Amino acid sequence: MGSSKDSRDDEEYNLPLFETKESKGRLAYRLFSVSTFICICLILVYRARYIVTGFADGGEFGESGRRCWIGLFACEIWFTIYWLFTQAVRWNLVYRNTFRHRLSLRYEEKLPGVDVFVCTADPTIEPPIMVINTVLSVMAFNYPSENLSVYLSDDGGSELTFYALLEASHFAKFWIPFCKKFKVEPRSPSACLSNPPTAALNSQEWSNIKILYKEMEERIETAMKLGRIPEEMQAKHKGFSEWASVSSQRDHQTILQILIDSRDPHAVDIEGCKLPMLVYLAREKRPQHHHNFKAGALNALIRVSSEISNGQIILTVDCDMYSNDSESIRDALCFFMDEEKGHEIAYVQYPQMFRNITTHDIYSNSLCVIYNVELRGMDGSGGPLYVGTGCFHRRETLLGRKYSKGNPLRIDTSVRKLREGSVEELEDKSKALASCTYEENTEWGNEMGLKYNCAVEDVLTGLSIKCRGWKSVYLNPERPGFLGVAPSTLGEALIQHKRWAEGHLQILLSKYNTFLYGHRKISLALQMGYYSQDCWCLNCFPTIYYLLSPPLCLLKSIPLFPKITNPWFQPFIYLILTKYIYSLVEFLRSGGTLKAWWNDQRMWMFRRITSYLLATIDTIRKLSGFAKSGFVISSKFADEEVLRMYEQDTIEFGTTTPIFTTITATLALINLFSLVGGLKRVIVDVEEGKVFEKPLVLQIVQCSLVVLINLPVYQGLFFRKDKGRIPTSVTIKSVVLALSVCIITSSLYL
Ligand SMILES: *[C@@H]1O[C@H](CO)[C@@H](O)[C@H](O)[C@H]1NC(C)=O
Ligand SMILES: CC(=O)N[C@H]1CO[C@H](CO)[C@@H](O)[C@@H]1O
Repeated sequence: MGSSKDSRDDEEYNLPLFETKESKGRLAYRLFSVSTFICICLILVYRARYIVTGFADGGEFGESGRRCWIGLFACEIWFTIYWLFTQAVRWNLVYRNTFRHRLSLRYEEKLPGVDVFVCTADPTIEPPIMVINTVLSVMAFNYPSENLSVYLSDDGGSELTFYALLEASHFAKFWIPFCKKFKVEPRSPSACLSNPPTAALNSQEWSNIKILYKEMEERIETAMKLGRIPEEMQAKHKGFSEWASVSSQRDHQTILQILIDSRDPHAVDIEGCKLPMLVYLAREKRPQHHHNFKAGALNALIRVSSEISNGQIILTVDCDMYSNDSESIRDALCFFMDEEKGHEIAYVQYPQMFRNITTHDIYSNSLCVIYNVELRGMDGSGGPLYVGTGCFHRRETLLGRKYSKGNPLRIDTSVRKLREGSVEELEDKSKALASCTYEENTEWGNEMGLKYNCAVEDVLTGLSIKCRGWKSVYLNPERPGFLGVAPSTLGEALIQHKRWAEGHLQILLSKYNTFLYGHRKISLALQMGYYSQDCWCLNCFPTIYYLLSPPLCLLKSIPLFPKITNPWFQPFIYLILTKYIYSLVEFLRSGGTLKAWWNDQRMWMFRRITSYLLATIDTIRKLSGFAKSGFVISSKFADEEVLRMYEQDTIEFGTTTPIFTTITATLALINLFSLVGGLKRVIVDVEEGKVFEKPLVLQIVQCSLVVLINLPVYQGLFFRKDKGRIPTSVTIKSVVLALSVCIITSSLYL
């Protein structure tokens, strides 16, 4: 027995810490993709030929018909190019798998230091109780506490957040041993309370924990309601005195407090085990200095943590995103510490998953195709994007180190030495690193740390890391590693996408344009993969054209597609059918439902015609100097009525910015009116028995699909009475707009 176990262990010693598998249906997908490409080419040939010859004799619609065709042709050329980008992220999917037991067999005694950065920005939008749930979940990682440090960056500079963190530092003494004893999962206390662990149910510890948590929650909520900290609490910690000199959120000195100093022999939990380091940081803010939003906060954290714990691995998470798997650090280390391939990996990205997605995901928040297909595809060609949260980095690559084959970067497994000096000394030294002026005349925000001046600073930072020669890895385990909160109104969902799209467009228009910046540095497939998101905005105009031109031409009986009996009809129908069937299959395999897919289709249409359009307009305005860039934190908390609608999968139009609803409603109505006009003609044709000879069939099909997908919009316009309906002013505006467009086009030549 013994010897066979030993030899097995020996074997285990030499095996890799992770494996990479190719997807199974790869060949089938590639064949399908080629067939699609052939059809697309046929369609382009058909268009080009018809534009040249089809209107030669003037015909009934002469010039106006030709113009519509040219417009459509241009859109189709763009969609073809964009389609090529989307193939790059589907061509070569890979799946990753880790072997944690091999990691602990080889390295359990030599695990590296890990620093976890949690970022919060505003105590009203991001309630402190949620923030400390995230903090507690990462403090309770199954990882040696002396090697774990947790930093909270509070850009709101709020006494309330600090107070909540102080409470959390006490609660952790009970919480961490409780989690370890009963192997609780997930380790966010509030998630655990709403889904009690069966192993602990009848124990004394469980009832204690419940009471302790409830009491803590109550104290924090009371402080939130009062808007300040009760005096008897303030007296308990010297840290509060810092706020005496804080004049506002945007004007204060650096506040840095080490709440748990793991070097201190008294920093132990109730079982006498060491606690992880816990640090609060509100970097200095002055009105005359630009603070660079989250990127600025992370850079300050990188410097401050290097002075305090200097972990070799850094995990960044948003404050709403708790850890749902206490083994995640070990999973990530399986990549970094793999002897053969680990030295080229700069970061390990987890998908951004959400805990409050409803079954049919009405706002399509889960982005399941991006996370289950596209990022795996990018992983196959060099590595996924860095999406800003749920990502493990090597400290050195974040600091700007270039990859070098001759000088591989390995995790240092010698025994860690913690910094010397008293807490006060440490705090004073680190404070200077978080001052406003520290970065002046340095490479911070450029070659070092996260990049500044981009609305998706994380994506840009990830790109530049890869352009320095590194690879990244995408890990999407069956049990999600991190869970955040998704927006619960239409307005927030669209605004979030507007911000992302704007950031990607900025990259596209800057010197970081992936084709230029990544040329010869990253693979062509990866460059195209980046483009599939960088070009989001450019999809808005062709999509709007495609939503306007066919219905309006239907109104005027201008045919845009071939007749059913025409052989050229075949590529069209093949493309339409396979596109939708494929997209449905892909969605279902990514874990969605049929109805969620339908909602997803609708949301992509909404995003393209509103978020992307407005993002493009805003970017142009900024580039021409009319507006400044800003950063809007999307609020993820809504009142009860709105939450109820969210849970019932009813779209909430009420609080959405009117411009978004007006555009959506107008386009929906134009399609409705045109369909009615078009159908009248069909009835006549049916009576004459020649419906299939008419070339308008595809336009009618397209219009009907657009109308079907917009059913909730018509409901919101005309039938709903609740708070979430489309406001009357918007209804009137869009009806007038849509009617005028229809009347003008049908009475005039285009
Ligand atoms: C979080 O992890 C638990 C197991 O710890 C799992 O049962 C649950 O499904 C996960 N949550 C989500 C939303 O997937
Ligand atoms: C913060 C937030 O909005 N949480 C909600 C997420 O969704 C669930 C229901 O799916 C709600 O109960 C939460 O309040």
